[in-house]
Amino acid sequence: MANSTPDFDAVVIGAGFSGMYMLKSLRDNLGLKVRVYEAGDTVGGTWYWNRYPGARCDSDAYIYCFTFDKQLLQEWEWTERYPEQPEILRYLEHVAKRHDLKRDMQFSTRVTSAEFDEKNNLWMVHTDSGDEVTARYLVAAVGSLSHTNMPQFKGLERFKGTWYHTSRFPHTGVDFTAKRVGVVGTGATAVQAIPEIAQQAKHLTVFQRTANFCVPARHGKVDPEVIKARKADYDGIVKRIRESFFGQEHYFIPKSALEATPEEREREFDKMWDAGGFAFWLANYQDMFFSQEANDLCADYIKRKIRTTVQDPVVAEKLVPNGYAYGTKRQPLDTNYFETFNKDNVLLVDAATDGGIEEITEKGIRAGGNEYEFDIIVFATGFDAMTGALKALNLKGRGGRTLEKAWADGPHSYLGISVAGFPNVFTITGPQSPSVLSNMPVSIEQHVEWITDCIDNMRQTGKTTIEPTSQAQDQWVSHVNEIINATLMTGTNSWYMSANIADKPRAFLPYLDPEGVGGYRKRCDEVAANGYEGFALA
Ligand code: NA7
Repeated sequence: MANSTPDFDAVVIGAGFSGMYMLKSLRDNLGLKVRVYEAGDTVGGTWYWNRYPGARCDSDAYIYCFTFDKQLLQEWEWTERYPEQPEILRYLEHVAKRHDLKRDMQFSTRVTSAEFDEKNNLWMVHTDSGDEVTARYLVAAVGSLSHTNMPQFKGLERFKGTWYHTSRFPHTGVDFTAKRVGVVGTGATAVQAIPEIAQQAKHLTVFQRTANFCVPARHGKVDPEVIKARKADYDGIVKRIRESFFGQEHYFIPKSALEATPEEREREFDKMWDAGGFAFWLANYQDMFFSQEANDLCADYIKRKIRTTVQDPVVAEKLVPNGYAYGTKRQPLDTNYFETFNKDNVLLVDAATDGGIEEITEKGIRAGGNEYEFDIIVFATGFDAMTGALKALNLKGRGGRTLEKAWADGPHSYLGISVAGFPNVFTITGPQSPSVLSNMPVSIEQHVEWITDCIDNMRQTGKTTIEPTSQAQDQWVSHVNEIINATLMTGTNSWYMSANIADKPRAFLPYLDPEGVGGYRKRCDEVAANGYEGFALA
């Protein structure tokens, strides 16, 4: 039992989508005393930090938002299909104001460590501003793709020009006019940034390690009639996305790609290609993620598109992905990405054919024995996904055991929301939950609501601690791996597989529920309904 009164009922780390709603829910629904610590100087999280040119959401705006505020769903007008970063940040600022969130948030403050006090069943939280506070509950709302991956390129300190990582772009923007620019990486971020930078820069060189299966975003204005119809049907939309596979209004074609005739398949592929966005990835034939043969058919279609879009056949071949299954890396959405390589001021340096990056020099980048000179280098090298930001919290659970140690061979969680040995810690969209395999706001709202109900239940029943049993956790980890081992995902060197960082233990990070995010939601609700099955409550 607790024998000390904490400073706060809950400390929430991070003020992005997750932290904002967590605060709102615990404070306004349960009446708890909550403190949010946020490293940035305002709300936004992902949408605060990622300010690179072309940064925008890859999900349709009408479902990439909070759904708990029904009035706001009606009032807020998104300007385009996929809003740009400044617009999403404006939206989040508006939500913060509307729900008076900032009064319980402390900005420009990073949580540096926290340890569990087993005597009092409290977390002691430390920040880089010198705070030392105690809390009963600790909610990590730190984001899944927030811990920057900056590879240790030899010689970086020698570079005389300026360099940036896309996730830490200056808030004042960067003027690329008349500059020689190098971009390292061709992931979803680079695919958004490259066409924008190419329009401004004198010359752009793109360093590609792995070619990517990009599909068109089909970005633009949304027909006002469609917007009106969606607003009229928001209750239906919310219900559908919550019960759906990916938290999107996308549904697999309920047949094998191999059963369809070539003509029928081509028609379906064209339809998805023309619809743009995640349709090709998430509304494709149902065996696309399971059967190599089915997957090859989808991949071949995209390869044909690349070859017809890129004029120089040598460049086209470099841009055609090979050696891994389509859709097993995060789907980049493009607006004129492949077309950009037709421009005279754009050069592609492909690791496989031209040689990989060897070092950074005073003047630029040496790759394949050639030196490329730059005024600016942009590293679009991604993140230490899902576990990086959590490990960086330096949590010490029971017996002083660190999360770093507990996860030395990859993440171990129960339901992706809790970790054995770390009582009263909740990880919103944590590893081994659907998280990045879903439309994030849907998964965030689900976790926040589940955590709120859990804490409410504990208070009503006089419980002080909750933590998963090792047995339940082990079973969950086996289940997560068993499901994913039946797919093509594990054969690819993706950040989903922890393979983007040299020394990261290979493990699949999110969870693919066989019934999608709707199925996962049911699973979590059943755990709660069965008296928090798999958890030890005391
Ligand atoms: P990603 O998808 O991890 O892409 C990073 C890119 O950088 C990718 O092309 C990597 O090649 C490349 N990379 C990473 N390390 C290196 C080194 N050491 N040398 C050369 N190239 C390297 O990150 P993004 O920011 O694009 O996207 C992350 C998510 O943000 C995205 O999925 C959305 O959810 C939003 P690789 O493919 O690993 O060979």
